Amino acid sequence: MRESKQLFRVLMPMVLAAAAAGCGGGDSGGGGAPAASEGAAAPAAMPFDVATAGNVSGMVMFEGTAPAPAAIDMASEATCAAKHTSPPTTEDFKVAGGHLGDVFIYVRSGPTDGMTFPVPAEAAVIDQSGCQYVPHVTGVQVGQTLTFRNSDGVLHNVSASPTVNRPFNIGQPGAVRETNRTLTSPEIMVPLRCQVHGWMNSFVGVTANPYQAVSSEGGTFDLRNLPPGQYVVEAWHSRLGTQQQTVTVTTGQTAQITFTFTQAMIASAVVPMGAPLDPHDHGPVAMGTGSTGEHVHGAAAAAGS
Ligand SMILES: [Cu+2]
Repeated sequence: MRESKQLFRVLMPMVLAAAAAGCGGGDSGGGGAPAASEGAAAPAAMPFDVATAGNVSGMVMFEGTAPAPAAIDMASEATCAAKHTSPPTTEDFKVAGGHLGDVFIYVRSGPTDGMTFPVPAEAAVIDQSGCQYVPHVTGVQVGQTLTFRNSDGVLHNVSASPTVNRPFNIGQPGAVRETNRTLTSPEIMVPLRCQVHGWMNSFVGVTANPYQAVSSEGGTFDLRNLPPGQYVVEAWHSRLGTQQQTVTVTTGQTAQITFTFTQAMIASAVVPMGAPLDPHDHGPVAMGTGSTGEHVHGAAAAAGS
């Protein structure tokens, strides 16, 4: 009796494994990559025929007058103050010549929904330099290494307050040059702040695929090598909220889109912060679940008071 039980314990997993293997192999049409299973490593290859890819290229504009940046008093941290050749200020509005930088652009939905993409081997790096986060807005893919660098040699901490991903709070003494974290779920956006220097804030967008960008100081962005088809692309700004556009990607072509934010949007902006990114929800990001909602205009505003 005891022997047969033990035999059952030994054999049963083998039977199950064989059954699973049979199922997996049966419906494969052959030629394609094996279907990704939960917990499996990310594939090494793109999940579509890259010869069919097209691109999206765009510009983010700002109409009106942006609020003047607020001065940051770094007298309490001489090392940081000394790094700035001009007086440091808040970084909410990166406006130059009517172009808006630091806007996070990403594919909100489209043919890439449900596809599993290779995770970039290189880390995304956020430097703590001059007691500011560089860059101010960062994108990472799920599973990609996010490196927090401390170029200042003074004590910082990185306090992340996502609602989908696991929150974390990393103390980073001056001697600790780099600390790595990985975010495991798509999320728009994850706010970061430093509790040692209350003015330091930053935002991280986490997406399931590589189709994301942060607009340059000139307002430009590129999303490259997308499968053809129709997409909803969203633009997120830390004070101006979000906008969406529908764009059709055609093989070998670069579709052009422009997002325009205005001064008037500041007063009524709903800024998704820590809201779950559901690729099948084409509605406004912050609605529906009640799990998140509006963000009150960034940590810099709070820190400034
Ligand atoms: Cu700090």
